[in-house]
Amino acid sequence: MTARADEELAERARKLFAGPIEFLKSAPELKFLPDPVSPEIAFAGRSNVGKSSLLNALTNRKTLARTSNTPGRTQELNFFDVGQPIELRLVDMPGYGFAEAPKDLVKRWRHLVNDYLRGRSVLKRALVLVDSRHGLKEVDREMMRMLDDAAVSYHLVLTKSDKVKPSALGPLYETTALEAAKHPAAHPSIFTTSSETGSGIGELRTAIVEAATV
Ligand SMILES: Nc1nc2c(ncn2[C@@H]2O[C@H](COP(=O)(O)OP(=O)(O)OP(=O)(O)O)[C@@H](O)[C@H]2O)c(=O)[nH]1
Ligand SMILES: [Mg+2]
Repeated sequence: MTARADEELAERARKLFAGPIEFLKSAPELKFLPDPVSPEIAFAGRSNVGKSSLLNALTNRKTLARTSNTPGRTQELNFFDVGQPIELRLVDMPGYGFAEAPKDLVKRWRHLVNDYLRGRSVLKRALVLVDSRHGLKEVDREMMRMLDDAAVSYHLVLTKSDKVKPSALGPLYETTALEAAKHPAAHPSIFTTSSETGSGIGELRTAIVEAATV
């Protein structure tokens, strides 16, 4: 892409995310999914990694998605319509990998997410959020394999970058990129973000709009 086209895309993304965005619905089961009328971008990641906070930061809203210190706050697929008329849909998925999760819940989560990932033709890309303080964990690798198997392309996003020393971010990026390269559906672009400071948020907006457009 030319520098000019890049800038235009960034500007389009900025405007889109500054405009109308609305919570559409929660789907606790597959049968409650909305009609697939627009491209979708899904947010995945361990519980408490900052999925809902990232959604709020991307959309410049404080309380669009519910955030919390209690792991497992988000237990359904939550759909947010971006643009009016709608241009794309953001999907906040339930977090995985918290110790206290009852087995039944984990099973239900796995089915819901797996069915959604495999059956959704409008799903253009997923974002797999990884806490910058911890790096990739086994549960993240499981999620990555699930996406590889479903052939859904995804970006890794290193969240809460404000919580680690700037000098640690480079090595973290390198090890994460090396591992991503082994996964067929992992996109080579990895993002580093902070919902607290806004770092990396603009770049991620642009990537989302780009993924929704192709
Ligand atoms: N310092 C800092 N804190 C963050 C950031 N993003 C999220 N947090 C905090 O981390 C906690 C969890 O954030 P959520 O956005 O609710 O996490 P989640 O991934 O949606 O969690 P579940 O819905 O349980 O899966 C909250 O206390 C947030 O304030 C960040 O970029 N920087
Ligand atoms: Mg959440």
